[in-house]
Amino acid sequence: MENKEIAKILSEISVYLEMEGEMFKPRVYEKAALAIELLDKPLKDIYKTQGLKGIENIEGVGLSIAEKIEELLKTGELKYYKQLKKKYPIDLENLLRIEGLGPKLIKKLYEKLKIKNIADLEKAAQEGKIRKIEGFGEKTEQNILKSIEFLKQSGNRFILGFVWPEIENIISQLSHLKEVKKIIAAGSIRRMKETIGDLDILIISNNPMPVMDYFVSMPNVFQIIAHGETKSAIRLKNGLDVDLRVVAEESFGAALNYFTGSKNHGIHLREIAMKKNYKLNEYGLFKIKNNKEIKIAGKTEKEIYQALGLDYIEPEMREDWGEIELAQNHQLPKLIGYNDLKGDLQIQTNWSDGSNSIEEYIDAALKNNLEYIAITDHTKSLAMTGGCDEKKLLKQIKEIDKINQKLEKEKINFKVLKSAEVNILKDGSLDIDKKVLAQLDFVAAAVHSHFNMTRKEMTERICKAIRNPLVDIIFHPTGRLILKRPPYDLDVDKIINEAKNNNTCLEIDAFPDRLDLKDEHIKKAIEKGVKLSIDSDSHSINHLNYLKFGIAQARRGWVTKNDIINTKPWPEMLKQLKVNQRKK
Ligand code: DGT
Ligand code: CA
Ligand code: CA
Ligand code: ZN
Repeated sequence: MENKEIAKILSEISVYLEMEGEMFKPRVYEKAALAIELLDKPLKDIYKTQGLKGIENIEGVGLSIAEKIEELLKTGELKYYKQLKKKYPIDLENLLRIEGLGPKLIKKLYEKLKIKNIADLEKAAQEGKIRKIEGFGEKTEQNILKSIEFLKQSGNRFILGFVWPEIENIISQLSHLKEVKKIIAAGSIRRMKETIGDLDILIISNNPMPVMDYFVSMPNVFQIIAHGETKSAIRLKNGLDVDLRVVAEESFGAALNYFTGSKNHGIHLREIAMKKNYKLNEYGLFKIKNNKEIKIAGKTEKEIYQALGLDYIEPEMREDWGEIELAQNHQLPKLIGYNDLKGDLQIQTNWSDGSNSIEEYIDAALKNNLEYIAITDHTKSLAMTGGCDEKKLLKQIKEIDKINQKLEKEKINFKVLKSAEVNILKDGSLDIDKKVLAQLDFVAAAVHSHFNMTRKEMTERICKAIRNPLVDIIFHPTGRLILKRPPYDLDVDKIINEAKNNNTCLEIDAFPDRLDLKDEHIKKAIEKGVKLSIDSDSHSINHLNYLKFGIAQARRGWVTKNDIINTKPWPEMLKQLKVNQRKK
């Protein structure tokens, strides 16, 4: 059994336990599930070499859960889980995707209305049955219907950052085969889109059949869709489809360009080719002379762009949003690089709902080549996260001062900045006293409640926070959760203008299901000259890996290094914030 499947079972158990009204156990299971999901070694290997002890030694996994994992690895089943599933025979995974439905409400819906899945839920909501149940009202019922509609529209797509490890694993397995000369993932994944519909892999191989045979028999294959010498396709157990194509070395660039897309970018390139009396397809770029086609480029993408009179265009920009015109005029921006961040400005620790200590974050950040992090635990009105009140925040400030002194003494070139993710209340004010906020290195603010305000009210609420002289950065400005919740009803142009006029930064939250701001808003923001930050929104040290998806989103929004405040060392980063003027 794979780590992913085990993590999923533990995470479902945690939900069942919450339904049962257990107090602490759900969190224990959730923590173990997260630890296992982020583990870089297969549990079955750990168990093989070190036995039960090896599993128990994984941080976040205690003996009782280790024994359950042992049962899963040995028998492929878990009695405890089966019993819970029998008691609640419901489609938890999908019901939990409905905004506002947690374990307790799902239990109630099952007990009162026998709701087992989304179809049952939709029917009951349409018939007005849900509003009659205690704890639900007419508004909740409407929101449930809205959320179901949103899910239907999102279709069968996958969040890039969440399927990334599995994709890397497939590419790495294939790349180790001796018959594979070259391998690359094209399509939306090469363009680093926030969600992908399927995965398109290209390889060069002189002997592809063994590769195809290996590909269709990988352990995570659910179904073989095609199995041929030049093309195979599979569906993975998680539902993701993967296409594998063999292409000739001399036309690799042309194939890569075609299958990277986007479709609109490709169509525009072909138009340019036609105007030059050329022909462009997945086999190459051809000159047409006396009705004969003479190949003039195709081995690399670079030579194709060049032959078309264009500068090379990075995959993240290939959406036909104007990049081709810029490439014609040699005016493409130099995009921020994947190693350009020096710090991370949003981190939740175990002072609120994160799972790691400040010290553990320092270690992890150093390993990720960062020079500084800002600690931004939640604040008091987000009670379920254990958010900080003024007193706790003051205590944390002292603690961080001590940590920084220690770092200095040990000559470790690393800085911990004092901050907080302060809640923006319904009226646009903050939930922490000004005097305490003034002691932080900078202040970040975000909306975490009252999502269903009118467009006008919500826009004004956030603009008020942007105007607040104490607020330096607005975190995840539009509040969307990809494939789960649309953004708040919001006038983003107005938010961008207000940010510009008040020298307030906006965030690109890198967490894979947020990516907020998103690409097109990022593009607008930098055109206006708004400064941005790219932050992981970590709740665990492993989430620092997510920074790359924030950088990808920034690149999709045409961002250069200079647009992002945390590409600078921390003293210069702070100089770009309002806090700098406050201190004068
Ligand atoms: P996805 O899979 O929905 O996330 O998005 P893509 O961009 O990966 O699209 P996909 O997998 O359907 O096709 C991969 C690439 O192949 C696409 O980006 C461009 C190219 N392509 C596919 N169909 C067409 C087409 O009908 N016309 C053109 N010009 N290109 C196409
Ligand atoms: Ca695709
Ligand atoms: Ca495809
Ligand atoms: Zn948060």
